[in-house]
Amino acid sequence: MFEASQFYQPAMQGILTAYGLVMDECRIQPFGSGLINATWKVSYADKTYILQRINHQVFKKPELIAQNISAIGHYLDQYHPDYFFVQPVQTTDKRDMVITPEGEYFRLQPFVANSYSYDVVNNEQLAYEAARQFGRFTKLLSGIDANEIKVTLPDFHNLTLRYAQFEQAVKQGNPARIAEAQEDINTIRRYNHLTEVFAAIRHSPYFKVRVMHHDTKISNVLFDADNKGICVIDLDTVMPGYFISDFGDMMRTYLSPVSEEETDLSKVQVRREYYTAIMNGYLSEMRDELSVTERAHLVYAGQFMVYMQAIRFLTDYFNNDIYYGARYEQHNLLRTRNQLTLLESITQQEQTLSSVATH
Ligand code: GN1
Ligand code: MG
Repeated sequence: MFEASQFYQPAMQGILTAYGLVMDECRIQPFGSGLINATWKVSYADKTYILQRINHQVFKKPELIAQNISAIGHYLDQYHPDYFFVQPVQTTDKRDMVITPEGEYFRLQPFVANSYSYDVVNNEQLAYEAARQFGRFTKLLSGIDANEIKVTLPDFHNLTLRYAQFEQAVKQGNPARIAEAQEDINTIRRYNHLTEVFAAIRHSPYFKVRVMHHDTKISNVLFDADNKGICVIDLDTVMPGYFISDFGDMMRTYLSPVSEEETDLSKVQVRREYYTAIMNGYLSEMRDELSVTERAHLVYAGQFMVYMQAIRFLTDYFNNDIYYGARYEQHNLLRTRNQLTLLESITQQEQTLSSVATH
């Protein structure tokens, strides 16, 4: 049964055949809610897999992703064999990816049996566990020289560049959309000091470049039936970076009871107890890794990531939604406002959050 209409059958047939699967005997369903890659769940005989098409407009060199995953897999195998690492399935001729005649990249992974994932964080324990998993991932990989890991998306979390791209879009983007968003532009400019802090971080000897995940939303953690974390998934953006990316993206996606898609902005709030949970979960693994200076930037991490996401959504709105796409006219504008609301909320509570004691 074939339920995915995004591309035509012969391509799918060729891909599955490369992995030794028979398409007519597969059940194929669209899976997950990512904005960039397309994902399917494929069941064949008694096995279940996750099939992904890597968006190569975004990831210009998909083979770097495969190299990173392989390097990390080998490292963990050697030094932390207890870590549950999801190895990619190889094609029958031992390749990590399939490239179709149309130039699309596909990869296959086993679906982890008895694992569960969530799209929203609805209890603190889940936030704690997820944060612990992302902290553990970085900590276990701390023995790898971060420079050996390839940069799969250059400047991905470079706030300075994102801000410059935003200002450029304000000059050259869709004029009607720019006129409509004057207030949002002002708000973003008002928070520009966050960019300066980032510039200082890049020059600071007290901020370490580590192997970071860079996409720490809750759906990228697998849990067991008791809601204990098993491992993290979606390793496309694993590359050298700063801890503020991972810690900040957890604040961005776990603090509020509603996601970036919520259009009722009164629902966008900071749940303080979730901040405590993220912090305790993350520090349970990373406490000894982080410098005193890094520890002093926990709340900044959230501002950094939420601000950057607001900038990216608004830039895309001005550029006619070429990156994120849009399901309705103002989609990226409303996503921007959602993120700016969250940014204001974190900033109002900055003092209180900073004073949360760790244990
Ligand atoms: C994208 O594709 P997805 O949903 O995993 C984006 C993230 C954003 C996120 C916002 C490569 O992630 O940076 O935070 O959308 N990934 C890329 O939903 O741009
Ligand atoms: Mg992702």
